[in-house]
Amino acid sequence: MNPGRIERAYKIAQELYADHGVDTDKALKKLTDISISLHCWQGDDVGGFERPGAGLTDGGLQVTGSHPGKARTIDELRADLHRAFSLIPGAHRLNLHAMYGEFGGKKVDRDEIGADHFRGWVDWAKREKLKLDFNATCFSHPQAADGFTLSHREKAIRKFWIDHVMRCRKVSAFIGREMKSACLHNLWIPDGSKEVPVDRLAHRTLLKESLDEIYAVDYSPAQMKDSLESKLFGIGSEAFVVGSHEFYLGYALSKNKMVCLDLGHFHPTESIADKISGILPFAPGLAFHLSRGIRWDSDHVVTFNDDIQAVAEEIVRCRALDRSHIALDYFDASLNRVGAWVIGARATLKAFLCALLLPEEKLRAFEKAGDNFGRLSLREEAKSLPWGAVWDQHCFRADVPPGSDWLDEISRYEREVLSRRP
Ligand code: RNT
Ligand code: ZN
Repeated sequence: MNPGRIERAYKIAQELYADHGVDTDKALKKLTDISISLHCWQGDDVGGFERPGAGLTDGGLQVTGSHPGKARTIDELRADLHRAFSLIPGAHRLNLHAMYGEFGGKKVDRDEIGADHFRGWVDWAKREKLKLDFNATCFSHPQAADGFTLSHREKAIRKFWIDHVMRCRKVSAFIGREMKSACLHNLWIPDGSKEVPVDRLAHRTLLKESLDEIYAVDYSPAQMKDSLESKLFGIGSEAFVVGSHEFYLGYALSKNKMVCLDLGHFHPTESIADKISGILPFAPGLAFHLSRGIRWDSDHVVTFNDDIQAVAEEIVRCRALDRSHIALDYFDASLNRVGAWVIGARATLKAFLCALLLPEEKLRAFEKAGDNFGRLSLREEAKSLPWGAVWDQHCFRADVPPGSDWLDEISRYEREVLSRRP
C-alpha cells in the first residue's frame, strides 16, 4: 500500500472522527498499549513437545484439518511465531502450555517439570521482546484418560495433577520474575462426563479441595497471577463439566482470583460482553480466551465479528484495559497456521481500535439525557466511520503491513518454509 495514500486517508478520517469529538491519535496511542497473548498451541495443533510427533489425546479437545506445515520442533514453532508477530502491530505476549517445555528428548512427566525446562523460552522471548503467560496441561496424558484430573475420585491421580499445577504456578512465577512482567497462569481442566452423573457434588467438592491445596501457595502478583477457566461442555463431557462457570466464579471470587472467560464456553446466545461489568466490581481483574464458537465447537479462528467487538467495547467502556488479560484460544489445522494467528490477532486489535474510536462522550450524553433515539442512531452512524484508514495508519506506524498486504507475506512463508516440511 502506498504510504502517501495511507497518510491522506488518515488525515480525512482524523477530521471525520474529530467531528464526533474523537481524537484518533489518542485512540492509536491507547491501542499501542494493548497486548494480546498469542496461544503457542495454534502452531502445532495442540501437540506439545513431550514426545515429538505426539498429537492431542484425552481431554475433549479436537483439532481438525491437515494443512501442511505444522511445527514439528520448538525451533520451527519459534520461527513460525516470529513470522506471525512480525505481521501484528504492537508489543505482545506468548501464551505457553506446560507441554511445550524443552525436555531435551528425556521423559519428564508433568509432575516433574520446572523452571529449567522453560529457560530457553524465556531467553527467546527476551530476544523477541515478548512477555510470557503460562498454562498447566491437564490433558493429553494417560492420567487424564478417563476424563477426570483434579476432581478424580482416586487420590493418587488427584495428587499427580495437584503436583503438576503447583509446579506450573512456580514456573509462572519464575517466568514473571525473569520477564519483569506478571505471568498469567490459567487453569483449565477437562473434568466431566458424557453421561449425567448421580453425584455432581462429589466431584465439585474434590475439585475445591484440590484447588485449595494448589492455591495455598502465594506468589507476588508482580510475578504471577491466577485465572480459572470454565466450560459449558466438551467432547465427551456433554452432560457434566465439573469446572462450570458458577463453580469457578464462586471459587475465584472467594479467593480473590480471576476467572477466564472463553468466548466458546457459554451458551451460544449468552453475551460474554455483558458479564464483564457483572464480575468486575468483585474481582481483581478478568482473563479472556478469545475464540469463536460454531455450533458445538468452541475453537474457530477469531474474526472481526459482533462478539469480539462487543467484548472489546465493554472492556474499554468499563475502563478495564489494565485489569484485562486478553489471550487468543483456537486451533485450526485446515489453513495456514501462521496466518490463522495473524487473522485472530489483527481482528482483535481492530475490535479494540473500533471500541477506542467510538464517539463515547456523545453517546454517554445521549444516554444520560434519556435520548434513546440519539444513542441508537449515533451508534449506527459510527459503524460507517472510516476506521479502516486509522487501522492502516496504525500498521504503517508500527512498521507492519497495512490492509491486506500481509497476505503476500504469509503466502511467501508458506512457499519457502511451511510447504517444505514433510
Ligand atoms: C479448552 C480450553 C483451554 C484450551 C487450552 C489448550 O476448552 O479452552 O483453554 O483450549 O488450554
Ligand atoms: Zn480456552
